[in-house]
Amino acid sequence: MLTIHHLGLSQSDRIIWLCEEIGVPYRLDKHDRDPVTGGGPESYKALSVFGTAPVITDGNLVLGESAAIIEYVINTYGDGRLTVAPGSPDYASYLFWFHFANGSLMPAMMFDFGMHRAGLQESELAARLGQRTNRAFRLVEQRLGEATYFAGTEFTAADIMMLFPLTMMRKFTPRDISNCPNLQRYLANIVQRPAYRRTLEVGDPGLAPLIT
Ligand SMILES: N[C@@H](CCC(=O)N[C@@H](CS)C(=O)NCC(=O)O)C(=O)O
Repeated sequence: MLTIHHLGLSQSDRIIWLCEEIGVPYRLDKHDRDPVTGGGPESYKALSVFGTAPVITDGNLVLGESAAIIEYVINTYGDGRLTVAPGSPDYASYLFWFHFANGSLMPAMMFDFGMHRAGLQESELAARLGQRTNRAFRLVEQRLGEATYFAGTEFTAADIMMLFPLTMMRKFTPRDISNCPNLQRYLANIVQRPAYRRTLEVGDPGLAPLIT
C-alpha cells in the first residue's frame, strides 16, 4: 500500500487530498515540523534525496515532489482521473495551472516569505520582486472569474496543485485577498468538498481552512 509521509501544514496535504478524492487507499506517516526552525525534522529529511515534503513510498519506490507524486498516483492507481486529456478544449489550461502552482506562484510567495523572515519586506528588492506575486494573484482572480475551476468546468488535479499557495501558504506569508471576490467564492466552494474536509481532519486536525 502507498504510504504518504505527511509533514504538518505542508504541501503533502495535496497527496492526502488526491487519494481521498479518487479513493486510493494509503497509510499515513505523520511528522511534525521542527519547533525551532519551523522546517522539516531530521526524520523527514532522511526520507528522500531532497528532504522536502511531500514524499511517498510505494514498495521500494521513494518519490518526492508534489507534481511528480500526483502524476504517479493518478497514472498508477487513478486511471487518469482528475486530469484533462490531450484534445480537450481544457487541456492547455489544465497543464498551465497544474504547473503554474509550483513553477511560478510558490516561488514568488517563497520569495515574499524569505524577505519577511529577513526583515527586508520594506526593501526596494522586495517591492520589485513582490510584483510577481501580485501579478499571479491578479491572474488567479481573472481566471476564477471566467471558469469554475482552474482547468475549466471540472475539478482536476490542477485545483489540488493550486490550493496550497492560495490557502495554507498565506499562513506563512499573509496576503489580503479582500479584493479578490472570485478567489474567495472559489475557496468557499472548494473547501466544502468532503475529500478536502477529510484531508484536514486526517492531516492537520483542528485547522480551519483559510478562505478569506
Ligand atoms: N516543489 C516541492 C516543494 C517542497 C517543499 O518546499 N516542501 C516544504 C513544505 S511545504 C518543506 O518540506 N519544508 C521543510 C523544509 O524544507 O525543511 C514539492 O512540491 O514537493
